[in-house]
Amino acid sequence: MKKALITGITGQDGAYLAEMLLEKGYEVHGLKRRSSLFNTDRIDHLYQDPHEEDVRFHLHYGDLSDSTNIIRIIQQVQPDEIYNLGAMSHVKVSFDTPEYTANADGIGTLRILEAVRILGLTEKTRIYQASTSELYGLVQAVPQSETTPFYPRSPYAVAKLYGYWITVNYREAYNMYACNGILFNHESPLRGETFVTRKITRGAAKIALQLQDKLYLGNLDAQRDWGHAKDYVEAMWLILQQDTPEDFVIATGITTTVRDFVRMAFAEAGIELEFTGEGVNEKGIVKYCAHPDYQLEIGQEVVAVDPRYFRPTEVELLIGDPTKSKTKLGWEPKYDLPALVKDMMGADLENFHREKMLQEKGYPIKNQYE
Ligand code: NDP
Ligand code: GDR
Repeated sequence: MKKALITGITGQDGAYLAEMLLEKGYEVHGLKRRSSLFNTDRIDHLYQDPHEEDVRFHLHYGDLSDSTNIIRIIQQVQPDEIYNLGAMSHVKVSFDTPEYTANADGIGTLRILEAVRILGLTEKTRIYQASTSELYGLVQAVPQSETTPFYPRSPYAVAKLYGYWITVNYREAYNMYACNGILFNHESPLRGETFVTRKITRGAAKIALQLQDKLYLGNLDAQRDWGHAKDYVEAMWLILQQDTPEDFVIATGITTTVRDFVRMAFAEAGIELEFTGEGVNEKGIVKYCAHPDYQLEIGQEVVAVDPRYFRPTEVELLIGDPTKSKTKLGWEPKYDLPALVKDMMGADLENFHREKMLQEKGYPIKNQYE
């Protein structure tokens, strides 16, 4: 039975990857940070009572900023595969916490590689590093492939650039099976609530159900190549199953503006939006509401721009070239963007129908930071 260790197991990708590896028969170990509240919502369905027999799912307390903890866990688990998904993954927040981001996302990657080397596991353990399309940053060429130059535009991307190159360096210096997956944005109903797609699907669902009046967003012109996280964790696994270790771009090859994502999300609830005005004065207004249960007025302003969400330096355009992953890995995404939006909106409408019922019974809805 193969053993995998996943850092970032409580995140979006960690949850889907753990589920997939368990289905493939792996024993799965995850690194989990201690927090004052439970932070295992996304993986609770995978939990197995450790007192039972044949348990294949194990969590270990740890942190990417703690080398001794990482060395001990890797020594104990002796993994065949490590998926280093743990990171401070929010681009905007990295401008507020640049030093911590460098430590967790940059040096954290070094700690994993170095632990494997110190423990003499370089021939046994294969390592996947969660690299990112944010490395491309300021557009040099499109579509972006494995050979496009990098120009990172945030403390997050600069930290991930270190993670990318230290992975390449350990592969070349110590002959390790260590690879970068350069993944473009991927989303799902499990996506963190402050990333733009989930913020939009939650906002659209709440507005349709009259739990919220307006959705405030930042740069509506940004273009992203969005895929579904379920498809992307399959690619991570494929990258570690090849004869030779290499780096791969994982993307759909199609790009869409934030504004069009907003349109598609509202359309899933039967609400047609029209955008008027420019820059900070741009607004999304209800043009038509086809759903009998959602009482929105024609002309009602439901989307507005708040410069608070602008970034000091922005990544305007991402569009990936997945040719190498399609030919060498045989990877093909199953979800296109409409299917992704449908999945996310379906889940958030269901979530907020439930919240509305609770609200009607007198339970207040929690405030959440976005
Ligand atoms: P999430 O933000 O959903 O999950 C991040 C995970 O990392 C969480 O489990 C979090 O724990 C954990 N983590 C954060 N800091 C530390 C730390 N110091 N030590 C240990 N664990 C830590 O991210 P995603 O699942 O979306 O992304 C997974 C990885 O892929 C990340 O590295 C991200 O940067 C990268 N990536 C993501 C893309 C995307 O579009 N989703 C695209 C390209 C790359 P906790 O739950 O306790 O906060
Ligand atoms: P990104 O994702 O920065 O691409 O990083 P995010 O969803 O945060 O932003 C995408 C684009 O939307 C614009 N935007 C807003 N973003 C947020 N979060 N909130 C808003 O209100 C808003 N309005 C407009 C942003 O400016 C940006 O252009 C994600 C993360 O998962 C990274 O970890 C990962 O490496 C990359 O994707 C690939």
